[in-house]
Amino acid sequence: MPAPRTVLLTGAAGGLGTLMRDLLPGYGYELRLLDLRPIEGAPDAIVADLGDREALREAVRGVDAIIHLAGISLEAPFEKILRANIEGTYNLYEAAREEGVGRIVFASSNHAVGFTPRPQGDAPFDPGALIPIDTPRRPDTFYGLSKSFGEDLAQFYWDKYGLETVSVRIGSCFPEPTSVRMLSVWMSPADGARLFHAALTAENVEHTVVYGSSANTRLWWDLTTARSLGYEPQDDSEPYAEKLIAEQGELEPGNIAHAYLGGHFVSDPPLWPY
Ligand code: NAI
Ligand code: 15L
Repeated sequence: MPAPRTVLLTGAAGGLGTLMRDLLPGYGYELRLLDLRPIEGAPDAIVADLGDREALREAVRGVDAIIHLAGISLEAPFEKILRANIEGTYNLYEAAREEGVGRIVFASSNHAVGFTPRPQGDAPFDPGALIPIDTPRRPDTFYGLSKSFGEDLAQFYWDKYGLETVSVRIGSCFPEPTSVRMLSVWMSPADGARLFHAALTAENVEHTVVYGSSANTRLWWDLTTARSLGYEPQDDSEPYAEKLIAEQGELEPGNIAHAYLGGHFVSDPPLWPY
């Protein structure tokens, strides 16, 4: 596969999309932007809903690959998740198949496995205690269910149509970690760009599922599949640990919102902040 150059970035107006709009051109990509919302300073961005199949076909035409970030990014009523994340992702895959796009990088989430108990004890955890990528999926929300669906959809489009995907179970990608949980699941924006670049350029990924985080001292999961793409994380949340723990305290095993990978998403309703 020739290295992709033109990449459609869906969800380009969002938090992660905004970070990636800044960082990915540094890797030589030409980004085509799409979002429900207009993007200030980007008059060429496509303003379209994932429900609009015709607009999606036009948006994907001629691109080498897609980074699919668009959708609802927190818990929401099932009907809304169904339209944006489940039907919307299906619509995008159909458009990609119809237009012959060879690869999608899908923004899955740790919430596809959010009800997985986190490693217990003191970090850094023994490699054998890290959550493997093939741990059974245990969504913690309708949102997490939609990411689980997206991973299955990606597998199906590879098996049936040869459309490749890297599904990235992103932890928390924000400029800085803002909670004690995030010390374990944080992905720095720079590492996010490194991982997306690796996912776009690695050979023969078929459908590969990876966790998306930095090389955190307190890491909960196994980054082997991400590293197999050529990803080499450079950042670690540890410099933020002392301040966050002083403010918020250590995670307590007896607190349900501290016991699972998904943090507060496991509560009903999810409790914020996470
Ligand atoms: P965000 O909520 O800031 O951005 C999502 C964007 O998608 C928004 O700009 C929104 O307008 C757009 N969008 C929503 N519904 C749409 C529709 N029907 N059609 C077109 N565009 C639509 O979310 P964020 O944080 O930027 O996350 C991006 C993606 O990464 C999401 O899919 C999220 O689930 C996933 N993710 C993000 C994590 C993070 O730490 N930021 C962690 C795990 C997953
Ligand atoms: C996600 O999937 C969300 O999109 C993001 O906003 C964060 O909440 C993140 O997970 C997290 O688990 O911290």
